[in-house]
Amino acid sequence: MSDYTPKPQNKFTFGLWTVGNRGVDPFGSAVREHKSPAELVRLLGEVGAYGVNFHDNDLIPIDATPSEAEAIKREFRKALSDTGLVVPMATTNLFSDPVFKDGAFTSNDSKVRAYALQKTMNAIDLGVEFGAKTYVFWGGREGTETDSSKSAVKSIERSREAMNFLCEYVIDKKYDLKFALEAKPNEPRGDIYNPTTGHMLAFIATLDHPEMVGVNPEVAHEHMAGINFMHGVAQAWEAGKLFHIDLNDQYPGRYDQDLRFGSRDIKAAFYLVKFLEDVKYDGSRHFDAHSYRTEDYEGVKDFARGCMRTYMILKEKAGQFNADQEVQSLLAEINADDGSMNQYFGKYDAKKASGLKEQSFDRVALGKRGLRYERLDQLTIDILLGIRK
Ligand code: DIG
Ligand code: MN
Ligand code: MN
Repeated sequence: MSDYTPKPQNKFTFGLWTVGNRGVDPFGSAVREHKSPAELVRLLGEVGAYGVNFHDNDLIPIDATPSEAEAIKREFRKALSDTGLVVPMATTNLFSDPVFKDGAFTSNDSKVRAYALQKTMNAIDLGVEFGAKTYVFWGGREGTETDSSKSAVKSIERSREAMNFLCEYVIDKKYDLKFALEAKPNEPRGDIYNPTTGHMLAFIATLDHPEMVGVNPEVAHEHMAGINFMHGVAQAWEAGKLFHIDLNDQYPGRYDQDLRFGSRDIKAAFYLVKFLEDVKYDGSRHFDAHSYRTEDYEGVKDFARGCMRTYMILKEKAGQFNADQEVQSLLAEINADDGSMNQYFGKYDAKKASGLKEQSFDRVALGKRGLRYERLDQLTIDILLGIRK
């Protein structure tokens, strides 16, 4: 029997807002009592997590007095020390308070935009104070219900100005901190700017300090946009921009469900885990998810354990796939190459172009070739269903 006990080297992390989610939804109030940040850290320590992340106001309520804030930080710091958990990532809540009802950095109100910058600088200080090295930006309210309200171009310009300002703040403070931008196509706004990881990659390229900024793709958010999550993650990785990742699951065409990792689309979760492990991704495996509303805190622990357990089972399945003789021989057959076309690939030159133009191809024969993908995919299913040893 394999050992699926989470270990620090797995780098499994959860946000305070995930295991601290009290089950409020648009049609019902809280079903679970409030737990303090320190209590949530101890819960995560009990289930075997490596780290905990927070929005500023997950830790320090927006209306806390300085002495209340110090007391909360003291308890939180003690819980971290008692459990050994670390804080790899922090972020700002720029979406809950009514002040942000029309966005933060893209609000039409310049005082709100200025307040959002101030709040974010303070939240960055707080994250750095607890050791965060990655800072996530999720622009949950940066969007519209009616596009009569603001210019999409001006909103991009305002987003860029805020990112450039905050990158300069981090440079000025000499913080060892990178930014990770998280996309989502909609909810809570009718439409959210920079809706997918691909849009974020394009946006990052326009910044003054693009080297400081990467992405934090989330499974549910890309699935909401109907996108193959692993493909987006691979593109971010290939661009050197996979700075963080939010793992969960999602039924297509639904609101953001933030389900337990691997609980809905196990095949997509398998390809994601296989990708992360194949490329030896060394960042946090962050579960931005929450338990069903039906659960008490024992159920919340089941949820957290399930996220980590499924990840480790799929990691084992990925190893099995990579070691499977028939799978590997099929892949070798599919990718067999006599090398005769290599002369035409790579950097262009006129000799290659003229040689390629003279090359004759048996298009019909090429089109007739069977690729054995059905067998390959069935082997994948057999491995996932555990009937292939
Ligand atoms: C939602 O998916 C967002 C917020 O929970 C948070 O700002 C970010 C951090 O992972 N994900
Ligand atoms: Mn989400
Ligand atoms: Mn997220």
